[in-house]
Amino acid sequence: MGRIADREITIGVVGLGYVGLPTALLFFESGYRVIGIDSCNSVVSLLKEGKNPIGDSEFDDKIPPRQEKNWIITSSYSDSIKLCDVVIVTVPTPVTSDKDLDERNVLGAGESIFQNIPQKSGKIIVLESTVYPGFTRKIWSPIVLENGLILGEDVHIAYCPERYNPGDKHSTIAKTTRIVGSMSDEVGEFLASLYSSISEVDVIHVGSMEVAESSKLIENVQRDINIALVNELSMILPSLGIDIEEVLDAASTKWNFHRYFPGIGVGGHCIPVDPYFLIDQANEKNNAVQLISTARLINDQMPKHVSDLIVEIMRSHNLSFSESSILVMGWSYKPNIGDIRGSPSLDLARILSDLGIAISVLDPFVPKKDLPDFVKVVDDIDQIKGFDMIVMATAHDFFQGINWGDILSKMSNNIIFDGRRCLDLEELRQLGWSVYALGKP
Ligand code: SAJ
Repeated sequence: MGRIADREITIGVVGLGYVGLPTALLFFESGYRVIGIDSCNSVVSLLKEGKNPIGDSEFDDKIPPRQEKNWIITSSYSDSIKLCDVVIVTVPTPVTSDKDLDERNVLGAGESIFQNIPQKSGKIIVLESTVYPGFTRKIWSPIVLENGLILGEDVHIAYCPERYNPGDKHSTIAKTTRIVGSMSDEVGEFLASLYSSISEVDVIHVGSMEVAESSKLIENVQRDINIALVNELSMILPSLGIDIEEVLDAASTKWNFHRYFPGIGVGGHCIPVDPYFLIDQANEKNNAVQLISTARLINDQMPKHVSDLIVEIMRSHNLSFSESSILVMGWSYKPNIGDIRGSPSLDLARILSDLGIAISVLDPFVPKKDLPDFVKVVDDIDQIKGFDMIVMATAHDFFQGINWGDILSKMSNNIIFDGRRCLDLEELRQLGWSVYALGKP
């Protein structure tokens, strides 16, 4: 532990993306020698020039202007791994088209790392990417063996899930409690101390890698299930003549009620993806997976459900699809960021467009190049005119301050559908809008 206090540890970080780069910078700023390794030449060259290769502008002025003793950027594993005491791996673990975990990045990083580890070196290799229980051991142990290394002697492996939210200014890496899973208490406690040295909050050794891998997964599975519950309630309660938002307001007065929000769907690269890692593993062991799978089905069908509601509204206003136009407000998968991965706005827009309805999109966070060809782009609030309906798809704070009265004056019809329950529906109604909302009778 003295080496940690004296910052005598060299940290390698493999994968300098939304999680890896902030992690590397945190260790560097804390006084460690950091070697950043990335296989993408453009990432390496930008960082070598002191430029930020990721889209989060928060790091624009945090990149060291040039390489120095404690800040080395490279794409070469052979030149770097031997210099590191601990190597943290933060490569993407996407899901394949048939919802399996794509192992290639972790496999490739492991092969490049372990072939450059000398015997008796005692280096520690930590995986942070989101995986399924047993993955780290299953994928990396054979590679360690193939390289003539003894796991637990020549090299140690461990798992420390990333809980950091890229772009989140509040729960930053340093402010997010971490857990560590390892194959020995000694390594687990060492890593807990190491991560503690860059954290403002606890870092807990929770036992095996499998416990830590499972914890990360169920954290997101639980979120998906909770969102599915409110989405299902958003279909049930209106049929009983009850507005879900009034019920959630009431239920939230109970101390242990955790509020979630109904929406047009669940996007991103975590919540809609991680449950499939667990479902896959459970199915392999012939476990019946009901709740987790059903929650995924409910959330995945929300864009279709919302499009059915919109079609019903258009019919009630005698609007013909081929002569109608809808403005979708919000394209990114969650508020106040420009990340469109898995965004349900795309699914909803495509269903409506396939019915012959003209779809336009306004999202101040999403560049035009990230929008599909079948939609028209509205660059600014001032350009909103001639639409029959507005659909609120992402609850950007930006939309809270707009002048809905002014917008109404430029609409062809006065219909608005709040798909994220983020608008003041009574204010809109008083302005003259025909107001509809998910979960509202
Ligand atoms: N969503 C709802 N209703 C809700 C909450 C979210 O429909 O009540 C939708 C969002 O609109 C979005 C999707 O679900 O489309 C995912 O939203 P999210 O807030 O869960 O954001 P993510 O996908 O960025 O999840 C990440 C996760 N963080 C990590 O894995 C490190 C998750 O564990 C966090 O809880 C979440 O951020 C967060 O709280 O910001």
